[in-house]
Amino acid sequence: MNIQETATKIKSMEIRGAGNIGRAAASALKDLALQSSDMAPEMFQELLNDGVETLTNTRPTAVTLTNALTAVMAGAKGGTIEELKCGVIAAADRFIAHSIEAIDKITDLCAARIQDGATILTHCNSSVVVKSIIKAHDQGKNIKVFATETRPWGQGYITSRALAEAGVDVTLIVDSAARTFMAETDLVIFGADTITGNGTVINKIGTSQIALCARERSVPVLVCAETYKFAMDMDSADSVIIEERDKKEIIDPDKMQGVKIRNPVFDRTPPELIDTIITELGAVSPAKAKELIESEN
Ligand code: RI2
Repeated sequence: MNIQETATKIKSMEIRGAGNIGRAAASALKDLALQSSDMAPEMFQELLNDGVETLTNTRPTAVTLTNALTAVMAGAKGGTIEELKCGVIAAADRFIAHSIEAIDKITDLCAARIQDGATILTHCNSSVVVKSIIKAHDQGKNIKVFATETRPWGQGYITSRALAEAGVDVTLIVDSAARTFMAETDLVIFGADTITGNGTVINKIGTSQIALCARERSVPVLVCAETYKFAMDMDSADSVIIEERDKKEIIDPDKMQGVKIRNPVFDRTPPELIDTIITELGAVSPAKAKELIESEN
C-alpha cells in the first residue's frame, strides 16, 4: 500500500489500534522502498522524509506511529539507492516481526495472570488484550468478560464479537455502566496507545474513569503494552497530544443547534491507578517500566 493510501486509512480509522498503525506505517515505508528505483539517493531520502511526515500527521496520540517510523528510518543508511532501500526494507521487516513476537509474549504473560473463574472488564479494542483473554479461555479457564461499548466509535463491538466468536462468555455494557459492573469484576485489562516514562498510560477515553472505579473496589488493573508503546523521553503525560476527532462521530451537529460538541478520544491514567504493565520483557509496576526497558537496551 502506498504512503497516501495508508495515511488515509489510518486517519479514517480503517486501520486502527496502536500496534496496527505502527506496523502499517512501517509497511508503507517498506513498500515505498520496494517501488523506488532509478533515482538519486538524495531523491529517495526526500521521498522517505515526506512519507514520514505524511504518516506522522495522521493521528497524534499513539507513539507507536513515531516509534515505528523512527525504527524504520534508522535503517536508511548507505551511499547508494540500493543500500538505502535494503536498509529500510530490513528495518521495516525487523520492526513488524518484533511487534508480532512481542504481542505473542505478552499474550502468554497476560493469559497466565487470568485465573480460572475470573470476571474481566475491558475497554475499547486492544488486539493484545483480546488475544490474551482468548488464550486464557483456550487454556480451559472459565472466564466472563464485560466489554464496554466504547463511545463514540464503538470499538467495544469489535472486542465483543471477537470474544464471542472464540467462545468466550462476553457481555456488552455501555461505558457508563463500568462502575456498576465493577462490583462483579475481578480484573480490569486495558491496552495502551502511549505510556510515558513515569508510567502514565494514555489509552481510549474513559480508561481513567474505569481505573478509578477499579481502585475504589481494589480490583487490580493490568495494562498490556509492547515496549514500542513507550515514550521514554516524556516524563510527563502533559506533552502527549490528545487527539480530538470529528464531532460527527458523536452526533449530527445539525440536530444540536447552539450546542458545542467535544470529542477527545484518549485520556491519561496516572501510574497510581495501574497495578501492572505487561510488556514483552516482563510484568512490572508502572514506576519500574522505564527502568526495565532501559536495562534491556
Ligand atoms: P492494540 C486503540 O486506539 C485503543 O485505545 C486500544 O486500547 C489501543 O489502540 C491499543 O490497541 P484506537 O486506534 O495495539 O481505536 O493493543 O483509537 O491493538
